[in-house]
Amino acid sequence: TQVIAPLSLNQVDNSKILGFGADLAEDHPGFHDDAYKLRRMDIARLAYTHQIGSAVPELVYLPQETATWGTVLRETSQLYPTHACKEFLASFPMFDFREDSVPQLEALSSILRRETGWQIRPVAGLLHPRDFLNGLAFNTFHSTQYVRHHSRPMYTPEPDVCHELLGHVPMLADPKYCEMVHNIGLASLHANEKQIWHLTKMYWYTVEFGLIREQGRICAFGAGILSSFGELEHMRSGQAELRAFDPFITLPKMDYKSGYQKLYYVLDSFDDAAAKLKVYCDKLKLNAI
Ligand code: H2B
Ligand code: FE
Repeated sequence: TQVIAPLSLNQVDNSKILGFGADLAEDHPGFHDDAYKLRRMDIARLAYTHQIGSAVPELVYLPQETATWGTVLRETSQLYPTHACKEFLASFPMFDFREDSVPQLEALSSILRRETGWQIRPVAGLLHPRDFLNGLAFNTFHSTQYVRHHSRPMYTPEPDVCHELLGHVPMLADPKYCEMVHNIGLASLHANEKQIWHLTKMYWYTVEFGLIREQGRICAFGAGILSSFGELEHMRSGQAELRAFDPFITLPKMDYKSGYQKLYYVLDSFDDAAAKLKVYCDKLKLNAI
């Protein structure tokens, strides 16, 4: 099949949603909660009707949703000083996160535009990988706006606003990190289906679950770690295998289901990773891989 790369963000389709938005899996904590499902549909509408170039519409969160956000923020932020990478720690205070209110995407997007030129575009759920990766090429991060189910504040089977805001947004205020992520996005514009799959795994083992070395210790920059109290503890427990990251190696299959990661990839620096990804992207463009 011929792949037609988008020439503008307008061509990145934010309506191809996988998972919950399409068919909510039986084991989702919100599966038997009709009110939750209706609320999710309401919030989804905000994303579907959002126009590129206009502000992300404000969402008034319910007290129960705010409480869930507050719990996640309180728990995870205890471990940031010791477990998060220095870039995350430098950016985190810019956003002024508070337990008593869920931040609005538009306010955060304005900060990112100022710091790195990135922006946030709302999306109703887990986006199709090609569209999600294409967005990165346009310095655009597609973010969900709904809150995970209140019955399990420390768990979500899919991205939710707590994961996006605590895990992804602070990192996107760092220019070197952004350059690395941008290169993954640029590569996706030229990628065939097999390469999209490889880029998806690359994204998974860096942006979602990546670690970086800092003066002899490992620190978290992956959003899946930064937004999970348990995973933050696990990554330093010595129970997981650590390997050096290289875009040309075959990466193992992603494991969504069986709890914490058994394997993490470690970067030496974002500079180094961005340079390696640039080489990968250039080769991919020339059809040399
Ligand atoms: N969609 C959304 N909304 N958030 C993500 O973090 C995300 C996604 N990650 N779609 C993508 C897929 C990732 O798992 C890779 C690129 O497929
Ligand atoms: Fe994520």
